[in-house]
Amino acid sequence: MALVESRFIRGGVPGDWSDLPVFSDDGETFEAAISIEDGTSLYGTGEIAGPLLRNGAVTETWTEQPYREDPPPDLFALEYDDQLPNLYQAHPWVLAVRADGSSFGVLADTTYRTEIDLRNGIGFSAPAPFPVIVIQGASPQEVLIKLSELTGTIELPPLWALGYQQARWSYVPATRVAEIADEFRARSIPCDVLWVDIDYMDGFRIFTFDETLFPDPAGLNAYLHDNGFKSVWILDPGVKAEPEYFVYDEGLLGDHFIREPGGDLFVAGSWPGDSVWPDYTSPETRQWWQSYLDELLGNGVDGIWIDLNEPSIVAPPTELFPEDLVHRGGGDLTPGTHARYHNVYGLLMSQATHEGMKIARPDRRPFLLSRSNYIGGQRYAAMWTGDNSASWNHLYWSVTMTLNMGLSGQPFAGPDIGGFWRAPSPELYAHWIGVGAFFPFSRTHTMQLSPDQEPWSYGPEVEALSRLAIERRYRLLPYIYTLFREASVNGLPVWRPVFFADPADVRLRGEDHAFLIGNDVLVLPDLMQTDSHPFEAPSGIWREFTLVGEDLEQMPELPVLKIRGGAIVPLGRVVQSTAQALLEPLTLLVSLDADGRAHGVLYEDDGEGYEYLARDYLLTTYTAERVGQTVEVQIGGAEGERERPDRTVEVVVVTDGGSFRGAGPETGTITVSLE
Ligand code: NBV
Repeated sequence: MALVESRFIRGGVPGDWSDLPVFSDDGETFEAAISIEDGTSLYGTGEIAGPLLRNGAVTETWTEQPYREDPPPDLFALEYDDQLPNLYQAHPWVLAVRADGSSFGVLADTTYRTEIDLRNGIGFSAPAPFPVIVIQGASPQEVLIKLSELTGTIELPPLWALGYQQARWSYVPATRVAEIADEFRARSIPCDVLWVDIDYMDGFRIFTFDETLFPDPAGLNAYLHDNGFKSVWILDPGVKAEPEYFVYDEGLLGDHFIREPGGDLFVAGSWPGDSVWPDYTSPETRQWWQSYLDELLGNGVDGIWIDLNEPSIVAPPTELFPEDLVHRGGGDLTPGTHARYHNVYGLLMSQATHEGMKIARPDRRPFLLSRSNYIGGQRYAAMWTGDNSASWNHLYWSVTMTLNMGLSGQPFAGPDIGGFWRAPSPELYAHWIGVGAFFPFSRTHTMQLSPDQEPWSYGPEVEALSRLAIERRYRLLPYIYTLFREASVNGLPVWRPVFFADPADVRLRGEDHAFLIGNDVLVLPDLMQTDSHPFEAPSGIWREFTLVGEDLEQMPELPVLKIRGGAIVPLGRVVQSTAQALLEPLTLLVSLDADGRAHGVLYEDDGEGYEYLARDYLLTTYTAERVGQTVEVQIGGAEGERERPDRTVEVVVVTDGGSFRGAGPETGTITVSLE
């Protein structure tokens, strides 16, 4: 294969290219090898359980519902662990950080099944020739920004999608969904979103509602909206192969389903029984799929959740999509086999659904969650780490996987808090919600038939702790939203590994219990049942702070939080959902650097529509400076044309000797006495 097909993108590092790939093949397997210098740390590779640091790992891009060969004789065969080489998403991408903190990233530009071998440098091998894209940068951050120039960024999500969310398979019937909503409000546990899993459908036929269990979906959604909730409803790609079912009939008429090489429809078992699958490689099929979204969303459905789109067969789960199935393509996609299109089935379904949501509701930012996706798919959907388990290992992996998704271009990620398979102990749930309230995507979810897994299901102590954990998220939401806005502009992750604080500090490379939210908040969670983890802390000033009350936040299940010296972090108030005004008041948490200065940024807009694209937003930089025994805080600059609310700002200056408070109108100088 010719090297010229590959691309090399030079960042801020001078000097020679030292990381050129060497290509080889035996006519069947095509390989690209990139050697690495000693002391180079490897990350990325998408959605894989295991430690953050990927050196030594051999993984594979092949989107798949996990299935263990040696299962106990039950559903738990679908549990995953760190021994599996592949999961639901595919990211043929490795981020390398050299000993000196400079960085490069390597993308194998192929959708085929690709082995990523990190035992001796970086090796990719695939069954078809592929170009490689190498991105050089002065830092890992620069490499990720350049990756997003190639593969895109997330779109700014609606603010509500950043609130806490509650799911289970399934809240059923509809009255149960309303009951859960009532419980959250009665117990004053903040929550923005309730999720509706597959049992709302009539016999699992997509785009239908069960007349007995969900007789009035619009009424249910109206009730949720009246109580400050949004709802997200699930869709599967499998269409019941049943004459007179409108989706099947219309899909046949338009020839929208995947076919076998001989021309027969490919039929296999999904939830509704024998099913067929839309061929999203075809633009006509994507359009046809979109034609059903209008009516679904017309019921007041706020967000969509797409599942099983690896694509996976449900019955039996061991059956796989044959790799010689035919995809018709169209537009800029040529016809091809399933071997070629398998890894992007989830991405194309995400694209079709995301774009369809925009067509149906041009004034609202879509929120879409997809189980399967491919690198670049962050443009269309957020992700969750699939069917994890209620175990301490999975609690740890939920952190490392979210971090590595961020290092693979997908910042909007999170696990099923508490675990999907099995039931967490009260202690495990408490630790998981403690850290889980900070995930970019923060949702509790669990399997069918498992015991209740709501924040109040583990007794009054865990309920109180869960409330505090979730309240902490809501206080931090203005900062988190500002980071999502940044991710939508430059592709930087929301959760960042600790080594981002100083990529040249090799001590930090393996730290994967602690993590950063943005650059300014360091989170130190307790992810272990018995041992304690020796954190590697970044150098510089990091001061502990609390969000809802110093005396309340001392429990080990709630991570210790630290703010970087030099940072101003914008905070909101505790609300029950983002339907309430978050920034009344706005609080600025200030931590001065060694020179007595700090600055920080707040992004705010309408939270829902697209007016921000017409400059209806405010991006305010605040500065703080020590003047004698006081700290003076003021607006240092602003961008955007949204009218600034006439508001009072509270300032909390965190120092080594305690916190000091002040308040004043936002447009003046707010002076906080340190005496
Ligand atoms: O729709 C049911 C589940 C869902 O709750 C879960 O989050 C998905 O990952 N879905 C898988 C299908 C069940 C597979 C066993």
